[in-house]
Amino acid sequence: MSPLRHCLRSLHKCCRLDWCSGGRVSMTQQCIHVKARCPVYPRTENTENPIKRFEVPDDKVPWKVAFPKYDPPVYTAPSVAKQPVWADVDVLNKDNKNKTPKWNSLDGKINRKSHEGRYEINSCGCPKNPHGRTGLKGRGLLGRWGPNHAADPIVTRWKRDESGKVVEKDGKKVAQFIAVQRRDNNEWALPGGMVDAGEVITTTIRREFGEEALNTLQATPEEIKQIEQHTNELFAKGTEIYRGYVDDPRNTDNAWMETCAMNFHDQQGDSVAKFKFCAGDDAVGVQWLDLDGSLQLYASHVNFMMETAKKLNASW
Ligand code: RP5
Repeated sequence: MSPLRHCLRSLHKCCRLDWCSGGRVSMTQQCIHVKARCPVYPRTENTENPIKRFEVPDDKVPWKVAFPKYDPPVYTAPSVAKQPVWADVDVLNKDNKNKTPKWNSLDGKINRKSHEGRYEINSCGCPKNPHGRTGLKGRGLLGRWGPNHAADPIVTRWKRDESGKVVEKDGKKVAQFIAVQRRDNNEWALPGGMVDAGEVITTTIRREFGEEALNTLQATPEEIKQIEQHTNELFAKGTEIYRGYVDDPRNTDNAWMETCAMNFHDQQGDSVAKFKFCAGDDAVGVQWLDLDGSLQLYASHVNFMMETAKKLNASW
């Protein structure tokens, strides 16, 4: 094994420990992205033109490591290129020279600041992924160049048996969280979503949880009132679990996902623990899942769950 590879392996190991032992994880501590280098770009797999990423070996992910052969394709999904309200102009198009977004700042209502500090702009005038090469240029399915901000609610309760007693494993209480099955790829995930321009994170969290896990888009006004009564208390106080880059398969060299994940714990099991959940909007399934080291979740959500288990002193 080359010394660099060995070093990256050790870094990876030490990052896993950091996820277990620390609070907020800094950019340098975080593991190198893996899902952001998936060989075929999401939602192009079964099309006539699958978009294949340029292969980036682990040791070539950091920009500072020379990779002269690096020649990734450019891809921006047609839905993004059409420029709906949630997408930016094509900064690579010379006609848009005067419309360059205000990088690294609040650009009108659009937050172009990264949770991880200043990002660089490359010689073509595009933001550079702070976590390194992904094998693809352009924006892919992401609307914004640079950071695309999301928020993730981690709603938890203690697992109980039929008698109501909290279940334990290896001497620790078992916690459960609400997971949704994503419509785009069937993977289980946190019921998160994109932060709308000008929106505060807590509003996104409540909205997305309602739409994806409680199907509020289909609810009657009376049902919505009831849901709000129950969720107001729960969402009044949350604990921040993570804020930063997400290893999302949609990321590119010039556009990436970032999130703020917050935990809302129903300690007594008498509030959200008793809700009737129903998948809606971008979700096709919803269920309580045990917090457990064998979980497989979308993007880097499993890391957030590991941190949540630690914060709750729950079994993992
Ligand atoms: C992930 O994508 C975030 O952590 C969040 O869960 C999700 C937001 O994107 P959509 O679910 O709106 O596609 O990176």
